[in-house]
Amino acid sequence: MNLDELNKIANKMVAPGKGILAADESTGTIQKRFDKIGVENNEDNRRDYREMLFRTDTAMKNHIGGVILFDETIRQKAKDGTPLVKLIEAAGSVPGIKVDKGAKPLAGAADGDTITEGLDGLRERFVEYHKLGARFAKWRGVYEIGAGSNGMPTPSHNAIHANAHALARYAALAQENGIVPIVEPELLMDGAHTIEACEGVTEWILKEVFQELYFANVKLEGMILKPNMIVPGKKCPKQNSVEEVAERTIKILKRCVPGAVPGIAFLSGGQSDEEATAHLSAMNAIGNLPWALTFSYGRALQAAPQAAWSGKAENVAAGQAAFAHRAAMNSLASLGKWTQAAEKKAA
Ligand code: 5MM
Repeated sequence: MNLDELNKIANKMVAPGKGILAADESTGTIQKRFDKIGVENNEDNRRDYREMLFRTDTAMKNHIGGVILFDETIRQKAKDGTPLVKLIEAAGSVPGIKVDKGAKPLAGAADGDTITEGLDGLRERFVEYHKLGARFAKWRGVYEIGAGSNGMPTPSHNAIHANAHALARYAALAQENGIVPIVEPELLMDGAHTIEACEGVTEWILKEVFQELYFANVKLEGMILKPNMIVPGKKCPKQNSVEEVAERTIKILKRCVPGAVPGIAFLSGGQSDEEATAHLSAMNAIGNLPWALTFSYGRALQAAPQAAWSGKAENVAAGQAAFAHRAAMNSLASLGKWTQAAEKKAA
C-alpha cells in the first residue's frame, strides 16, 4: 500500500467544489428508479442512462470528483465502444466500485437489524477491479431505528459492532490493493424517530466504526467517510430546521471523525434534492472544519435527470441539463455558497 497515493486519490475525489456521484444502483434498485419513469430495466437502457450522465461535460469536469459504479457498469462500453470508465477518467474524475453484496438479516437479532455481506473473495475482486480502473470503492452498512421484535429495539449493539467490523475489514483490504475505501455507515431516515434519536445512534455507530478501523490498521489519510446527516425520521411529526440539522451534524462529526480523514461525503438518504443541498451548504457555511465536507448523492443528484430523460433519446439534452444543474448546486453547497436565488436563477 502506498499511503501517499491513496491520500492523493482521496483528495482528488473531494477537491474544492467537487463531490461524488453515487451511480452504483444494483439491478434491483435501478429497477425501482426506472419504474418511476416508465423505462424498461434492461442492459441497454442502464447503459444509455449512465452514458448520458458521464457525458455531461460541465458537471463531470467541474463538479464530480468521483463516480461510484456497479459491477455491470464498470465493464460496460458506451454506444461508440468507449469503455464507460474511460469517459469518467477523460473528465478528470475518479472511477470507483461498489463492492458490498447488500444487507441481509442478522442472525439472532431483532427484525430490522442487518449485516452487510461480501467479504469472501474480496481480495481477489479488488485485484480485478483495480485492473478495470477502479481507484476507490464503497461498502454500505445499514442500520434502522425501530421497535425491533421480542422487545429488542434496533439497532442492537451486535448489529452496530458487526457492521463496523465488516466495514473495517473491507477498508483494510481496499487499501492493501491501492484502492481508497469509502466507508458508509447509513442510519436510515425511514420511521418516526426524533432528531435526538438519530443523533445518539449515529454517534454510537461512528464511534464503533472508527474504533474498528483503528483495530484493523486502516490508514485514515487514505479513506473517505460517507455518513448520514443528523435528521429526524421522515414520519417524525417534528421536522427540524436546516440550521439545526447542520449544527447537530457538525457537532457529532467533530466528536467522532479524526481530522486525518481527508473528506466526508454525505449520502442523501431520501431527502429531497433541495433539502440535501441546503443542509450541505449550511454545514459548510459554519466553516473551520478539519475535513472537506461534500456530497456523495445518489437520489438527490439523479432524480431530476431521470425524470427529464424518461428513457427517450430526444430527451438526452434535457437530462444532461438537469444533472448539470443539481451538480452545480451541490458544488456551491460544498463551498457553503448555495442560495435559493442561485437555485432559481439557474433552473
Ligand atoms: C445509488 O444507490 C446506492 C446503491 O444502493 P443498492 O446497493 O441498494 O442498490 C446506495 O448505496 C447509495 O450509494 C447511497 O445509499 C447513497 O445514495 P442516496 O440516494 O441515499 O444519496
